[in-house]
Amino acid sequence: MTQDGAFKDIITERGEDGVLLIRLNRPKALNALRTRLLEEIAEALLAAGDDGDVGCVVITGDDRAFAAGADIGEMQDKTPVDVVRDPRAAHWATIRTFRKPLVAAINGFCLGGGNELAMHCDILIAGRTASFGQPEINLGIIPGAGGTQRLTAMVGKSKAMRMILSGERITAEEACAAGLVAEVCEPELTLERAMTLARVIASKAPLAVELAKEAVLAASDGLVKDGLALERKAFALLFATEDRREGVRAFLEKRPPVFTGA
Ligand code: DAK
Repeated sequence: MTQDGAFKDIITERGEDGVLLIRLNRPKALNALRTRLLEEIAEALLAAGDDGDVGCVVITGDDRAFAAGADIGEMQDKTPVDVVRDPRAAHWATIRTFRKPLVAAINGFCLGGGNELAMHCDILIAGRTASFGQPEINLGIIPGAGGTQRLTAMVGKSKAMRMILSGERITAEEACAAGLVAEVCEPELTLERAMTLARVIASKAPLAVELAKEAVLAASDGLVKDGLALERKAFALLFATEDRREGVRAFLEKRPPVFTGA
């Protein structure tokens, strides 16, 4: 395996087997997706897209968290205009349009933007103790990277509503039964299983793999296109509310929020 030392928020490792491994590397913040981290993922994927020796990419976190969402501290002073002009949108677009398969190896918390990152991946492998959720409602906002659309497409309306409206998390088993996760394994085997699967995929005919991914995504992404635009506008609008300021402040002050509807 060779390691690329150019990154700070991620660690990349490339083997001789056609698999690029991206490890999220902010363990103290439960791998919260600050802008720099997203930018580094996008950069690594752009390079992997051009690299004929990479046939599949695995994204993972650590034992405690895949990722606990966007970096809430970074969201503190954002205005709706900042959200509309947010450079993060371009990084998400790079991830969304990556043509080679992405496998997520998930242990621990997979929340908010972390769950949205997982849902941008093509196959989700989860450790038995992983948990999945969209807790944005606790901050007075909603998912902003396609979560309202992709989660609904993957688990159905009722479960998506339960998760998005209550902020409640689901277990790996429940996520697997609902179709969010492809496979559940013992936590210490999650990455190994994802890497094995990625190696199998990387050994197939590259163009067939790429076109298979495009065709499968056409079945689901086509359905969510209008909803994505609606979600983005609603997400930006919510950044103007006092409840969003209170939700973020309450998290940072480690207390429950008091919402007023303002
Ligand atoms: N951001 C920043 N720091 C975080 C974090 C986060 N999302 N989650 C955890 N941390 C930090 C904690 O503040 C704590 O830091 P210290 O106090 O040690 O300095 C450390 O990680 C460990 O967390 P806890 O002490 O809270 O650990 P616990 O085991 O007690 O609890 C938890 C784990 C995952 C249940 C809890 O940390 C938690 O509820 N975290 C927040 C989860 C959350 O609400 N996530 C959603 C964030 S909103 C956008 C697209 C998408 C998004 C935004 C924009 N655009 C396209 C514009 C996405 C938004 C979101 O994801």
